[in-house]
Amino acid sequence: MLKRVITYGTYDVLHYGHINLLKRAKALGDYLIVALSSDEFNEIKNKKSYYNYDQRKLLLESLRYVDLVIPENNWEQKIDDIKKYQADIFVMGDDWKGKFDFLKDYCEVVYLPRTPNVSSTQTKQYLKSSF
Ligand code: C2G
Repeated sequence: MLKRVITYGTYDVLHYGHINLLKRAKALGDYLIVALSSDEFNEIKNKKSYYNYDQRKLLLESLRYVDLVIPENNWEQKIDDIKKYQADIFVMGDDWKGKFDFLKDYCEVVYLPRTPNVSSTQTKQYLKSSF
């Protein structure tokens, strides 16, 4: 039986921490859906992404671990997404540990350890300081 995994995020300035997460998420099932934060939702999250939605989507769709990219437009869509896409497992990095336990009524919830010492913010800061 096809096991579907879903995860959410901004995925700006794609780095190996993101890849580690997506790789492990995919390994939990057969099909990985990434709900990618829209530019408008990033504003709600107070995140300014360097790459816009289409650019971030293109990068994710090029990855072998990702089967489908859908837009994340708000905080409230997760339950509907899980039903609509028949997700069996919801995965997030453990910086979100506990925050999405309410989804346990609809699917398995897995928090994976974050990859240390890498972040989009850190990368942007480094690039700013090196020119
Ligand atoms: N991540 C990780 N290790 C890092 C950086 C990020 O494992 N060094 C994981 C995060 O835990 C998350 C995913 O990579 O699961 C995407 O990270 P972000 O783009 O920062 O996601 P975020 O802005 O936290 O969006 O509705 C949920 C939100 O959209 C989550």
